[in-house]
Amino acid sequence: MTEPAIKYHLLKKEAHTAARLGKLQTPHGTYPTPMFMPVGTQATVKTLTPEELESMGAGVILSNTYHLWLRPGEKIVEEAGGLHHFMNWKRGILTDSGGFQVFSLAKIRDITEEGVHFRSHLSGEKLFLSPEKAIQIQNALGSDIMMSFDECPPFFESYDYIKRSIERTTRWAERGLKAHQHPERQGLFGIVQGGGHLDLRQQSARDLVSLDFPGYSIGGLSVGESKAEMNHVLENTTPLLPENKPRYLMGVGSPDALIDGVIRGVDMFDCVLPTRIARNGTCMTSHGRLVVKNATYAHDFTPLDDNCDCYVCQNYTRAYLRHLFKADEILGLRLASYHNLYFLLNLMKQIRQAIEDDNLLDFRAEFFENYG
Ligand code: PRF
Ligand code: ZN
Repeated sequence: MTEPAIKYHLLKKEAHTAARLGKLQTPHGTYPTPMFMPVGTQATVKTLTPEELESMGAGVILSNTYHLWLRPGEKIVEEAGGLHHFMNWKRGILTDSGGFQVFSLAKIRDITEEGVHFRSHLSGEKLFLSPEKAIQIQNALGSDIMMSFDECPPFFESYDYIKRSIERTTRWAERGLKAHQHPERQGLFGIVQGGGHLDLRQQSARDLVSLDFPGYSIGGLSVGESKAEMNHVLENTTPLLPENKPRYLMGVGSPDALIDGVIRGVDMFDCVLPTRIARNGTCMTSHGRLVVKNATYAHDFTPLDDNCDCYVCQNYTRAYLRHLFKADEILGLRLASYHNLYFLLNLMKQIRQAIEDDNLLDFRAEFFENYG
């Protein structure tokens, strides 16, 4: 038996919640959990350099099989020596499988047992993605953590549809495991689905756990359901996942959802939210969201967030950022993206400290009081 590529070490359980403190060991470094992973869909975290991401303490970033398969093509990335070399990122990379992107971006699609037929959202050409193909592309990209090819059905889809869907997603996960060429170099996660049906979530978790993945993702959430519904699914899913494996909640990254996810036993998160809202001038602060373009900030020579010690808050004012956005200057996008990612990475650091101190619920109450 060779060593697995991904290892999770559980360090501590918080006294009053299901939150866990841990370490995620990858072929490109070991990082503390719970963690937030910045999104770099096109092999770039939009507007930021790898050096800037390192300076704010990012550990693992996320990229996408679907996008890199279409452009530039996984062969070019492989020729570069893998995604780490191609984009000059020395820390961890997790790649999503393309399942979710096919469902959200591609125009016409046809789901069969074999895989999904669809048209490229870029060229319109006919394409086919299967569990094996998704693994083959991720093997070529050389990410540290790969995702199984899954179907993400709508949260409120019928019981019968979702039951058939999760059973197929489990068969796809098993096919992916068989197709995986480098289990000693790359860890493959299974993805729990099941919409809003708790017993299907439980069936999906149980069946995937029996296949023994090095980690488990929770998909199909933050797709239009309420926060209460998401939390309800989470607290009924994480208890079925093995304690000694990481749990990753896919596509979730608002500050409140991060805290509520950690409280329910989630270790990893990713979301485009911080970088996406940054590019339209919305900044996350300890007092809530701040739309820096607003006229209110024209004469405001204070930092974005008086509680933030990031490079941006140490060196620039709200009035200057507002000016950059009004003048359509690229630096505005960069500074807002830097601050927002720093804010979430710092929030995760505070959450880890609160787990260490067994006062996560107090931290939550205090955070929500200020964040509003
Ligand atoms: N499946 C995959 N990627 C995802 C999701 C999913 O369900 C989600 C849902 N929030 C985001 N990204 N493969
Ligand atoms: Zn800041």
